[in-house]
This record gives sequence, structure tokens and C-alpha cells, in this order.
Amino acid sequence: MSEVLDERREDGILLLRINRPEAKNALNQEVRRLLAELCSAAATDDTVKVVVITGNDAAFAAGADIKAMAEATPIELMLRRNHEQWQAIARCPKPVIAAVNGYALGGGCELAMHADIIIAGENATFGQPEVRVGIMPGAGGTQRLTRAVGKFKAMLYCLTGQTFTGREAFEMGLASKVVPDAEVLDAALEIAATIAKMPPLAIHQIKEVMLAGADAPLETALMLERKAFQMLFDSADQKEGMRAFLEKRKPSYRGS
Ligand code: DAK
Repeated sequence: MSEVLDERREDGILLLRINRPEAKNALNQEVRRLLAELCSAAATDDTVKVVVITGNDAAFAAGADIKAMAEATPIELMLRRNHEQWQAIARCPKPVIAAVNGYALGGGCELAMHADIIIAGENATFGQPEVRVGIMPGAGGTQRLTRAVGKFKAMLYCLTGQTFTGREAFEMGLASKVVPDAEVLDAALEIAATIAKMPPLAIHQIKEVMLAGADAPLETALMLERKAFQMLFDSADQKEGMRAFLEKRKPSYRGS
């Protein structure tokens, strides 16, 4: 059976389930390859509106596969070109939602942070424990965790390897929403279904401007927002959305 199960749902949601229960969903080369491939394919598939990534009740992903890297040399790591696989997820233009139950450690926490929205189970276990096995976060943990929760909390977690719960992740601003463990996937799918019904061009522009703007000076970011805002007035969906409001009916969006 595949180590990432993909389910294309009729409501425009692509559901990706990491499937290595025997290894707490540790991310090996195959899982990373499949996630990258599926996210790249979703980028150009008009029928996919939102991607949801999840694991199982015990683990979202307990990190990179330690067995597969314990004896690696720097050159071997370089030749694995893992950063290109991570980039395929980060660059997916469709909204990505991480539905997190159980362990989201190391590369698993970093994978969740590649998403745009994180739905966490109350008792999920997040953390960057790489320091405890002699290394450091290598797929964005030092940077994305800092941007999400601030330097002082991020330093605490990266330097000690101490974990935190889904509720704590929510309270710190790492998770978008915290729900009872049993409701994580349903909550993520419900949000995904809401987004899937929105005008695709507006969704695409919101994601692109928010991510690009976060790395730009404020004035540049505001200009990006202004240009994208103005451009949307050339879309059929803008006319449809506003006319539907004025005519007191439901809009019907076409993605054009
Ligand atoms: N890798 C490999 N196997 C793992 C694993 C992992 N990260 N996590 C769990 N497993 C395996 C265990 O070895 C065990 O396998 P068997 O012994 O049954 O063969 C099985 O899953 C069940 O695990 P446990 O018996 O340990 O289960 P427990 O419930 O007792 O504990 C645990 C669950 C998640 C707390 C524990 O397994 C654990 O501490 N796991 C390691 C967590 C961790 O340290 N994660 C960070 C790994 S370092 C890179 C970018 C990023 C990275 C690397 C490179 N590049 C760009 C190159 C990221 C690095 C990391 O994530």
C-alpha cells in the first residue's frame, strides 16, 4: 500500500494521508517524494481547490526517518535534494490545511508549518526535538516557528526539544484552531469545503500576496496587495460575486 494515500473528493478537496503507522508516520524519502509529487500535480489541476494533509490518530508525522539518516554523510544529504521536495509543498498555490493529531515532531512539525492553516487536536504533540538526536531543525523549523510564535518561545522549544500540546500550539498562534482529537479531520474538511466554494482567483491571490508580502517590506507588500486587488476586478467572478450580492442570490463562481 502507498505510503501516502490520496483521495480526490467531489467537493474539490485533495486529501493526503501519510501512511506509515509502523514508524509513527516518520518521513522517509518515499513519503517526501509522494507529498511533493501530489502537491505539484494539485498545483495545475483545476479540479483541486484545497489540499488537506493528515496522518492518523497516533501521529501526523514523528519527524524525518531517523533510521534513514543516522549514517548519512553531508554529500548524501545534499544529493537527496530534500529541499526541492519541501519547496513543492511550500509553493503549492492552492490552500494547504494540516489536520494534526498525535505527534507532529521535527520534520512533522515543519511539514505542518508548510501548510496555510493548521487544525490541531487538543492532545496533539508538537515540537522540534532534533537537538535531542544531535542535530537541529533542517526544513524551516528555526525560521517558521519563530515567525509563528516569536523568538523567545521558538528558542525555548528548539533549544530544549521540549514538546507542546495542540491547545498550547493554538494559544501561541501556531495552530489556527484547536478541536477535540476526534474532530480534527472533520474540522479541517469543513474549512476546506468552505474555501473550495470561494472564487478560485481570489483565493489564489490572497494566498500569494499573504505569503510573498510576509517576506517583503510593508510598503512593497501593500503595493502587491493593491495590484492583486485591482486585478481581481478583471475577473468574471468579481462581477458575479457583487451582482449576486446585489440581486440577493447565491453566486456561482467559474474561476475566470
Ligand atoms: N524515525 C524513524 N522511526 C521512528 C521515528 C522517527 N522519527 N519516530 C518513531 N519511529 C519508530 C520507532 O523507532 C518505532 O519503531 P520500532 O522500534 O517499532 O521498529 C516505532 O516508530 C514506534 O515508536 P516508539 O516505540 O518510539 O513509540 P512511542 O509511542 O514510545 O514514542 C515518539 C513515540 C514519537 C515519542 C518516539 O518514537 C520518538 O521520540 N520519535 C522520534 C521523534 C524525533 O526525534 N523526531 C525528530 C527527528 S529529526 C532535513 C530536513 C528535516 C529533517 C531532516 C533533514 N533535510 C532538509 C535534509 C528533520 C529531522 C527530524 O525530524
